[in-house]
Amino acid sequence: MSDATETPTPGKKVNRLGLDLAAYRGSKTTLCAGCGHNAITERIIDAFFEMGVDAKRVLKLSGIGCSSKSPAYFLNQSHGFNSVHGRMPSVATGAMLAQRNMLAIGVSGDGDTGAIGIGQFVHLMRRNLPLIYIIEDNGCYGLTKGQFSPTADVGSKAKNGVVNELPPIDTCALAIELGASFVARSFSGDKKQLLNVLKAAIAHRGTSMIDVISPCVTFNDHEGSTKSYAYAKDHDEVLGEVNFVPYFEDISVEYEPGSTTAVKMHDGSQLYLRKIAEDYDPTDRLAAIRLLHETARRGEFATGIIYIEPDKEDFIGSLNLVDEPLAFLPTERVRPPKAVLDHIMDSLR
Ligand SMILES: Cc1ncc(C[n+]2csc(CCOP(=O)(O)OP(=O)(O)O)c2C)c(N)n1
Ligand code: SF4
Ligand SMILES: [Mg+2]
Repeated sequence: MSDATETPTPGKKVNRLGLDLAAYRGSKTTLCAGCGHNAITERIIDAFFEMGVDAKRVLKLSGIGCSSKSPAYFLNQSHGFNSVHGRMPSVATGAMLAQRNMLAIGVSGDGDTGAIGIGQFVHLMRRNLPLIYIIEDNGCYGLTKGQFSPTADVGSKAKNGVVNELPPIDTCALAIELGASFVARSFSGDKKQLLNVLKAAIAHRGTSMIDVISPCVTFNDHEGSTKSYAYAKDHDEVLGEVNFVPYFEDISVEYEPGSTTAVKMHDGSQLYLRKIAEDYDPTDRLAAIRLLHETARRGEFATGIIYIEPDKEDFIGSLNLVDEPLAFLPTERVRPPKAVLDHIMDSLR
């Protein structure tokens, strides 16, 4: 944690904690200028600021990659752990079990998640751990000079002309299939949508899996790439406007019930998802998977909140833990007394 000042600059907009945006910033980015990951960092800063989150209650986690460097560039006052390649989910699980009152945000890459970390990702999704899990998806391994990753589309061309022939993993479809309770896809270039998706994810209790198409300007932004800015702009099938009203704001949103799905979040916030795709219901798991398959077949990608199950029990709730964080329990309360251990040993003889 840094000692960043909490005194707001006079004249600057402040949030409900009386803090200005500067209190949510991180170190200066070392990523390439124009990298989609930088735009995502900016939206994360905006979302935590607008939600008035106490940064000291936040835990930032990541694996390895350009994307995984991002937590250094936001929320300087939060706790952080940059883990091993593809192993962020198990670190997040341990941390959240030890300190259940934290708000955890993990940043991963399409390689970190879809290749070396796929096993950990799969089990994270089926557990519904309270964690905002962001995949900064550029279809390549940016940090190691642009090799295809498992989210690269069939037919996508590398800079050297090599064409990818392996089918991609759709991380959203996989997450829904495995039980994630909040699944979204967005584009780093769509400021408004990404901001509202992130705010809703902050309000959600459970795993919020957000795959953000995030072009790598250095290795995967050329003609023929299906993860370039130009391709993403042309093939983004926006599911409808995402409107999020936090519980602490008393705004009455005018909406037509037939064309908008209203979802009440765990903390009392309201999410309004305007339908553009006819009859699309983001609480219908089968419909969500069908939508992903259909858009992929057309070479498009659907963005917005694709699936949401706000009341699903999270991992910590399902374990029936005591209310106090395990990290603060004294030894007498976590270790069985010697007599109990002796009794167990005797029963095994
Ligand atoms: C155990 C291990 N294997 C391989 C590497 C090399 N490596 C570092 S980052 C990376 C891929 C990163 O790709 P991605 O997660 O998509 O992040 P990006 O850089 O594209 O944001 C690889 C293979 C490593 N650091 N550790
Ligand atoms: S190499 Fe690509 S992913 Fe990495 S910082 Fe540069 S533009 Fe971003
Ligand atoms: Mg990548």
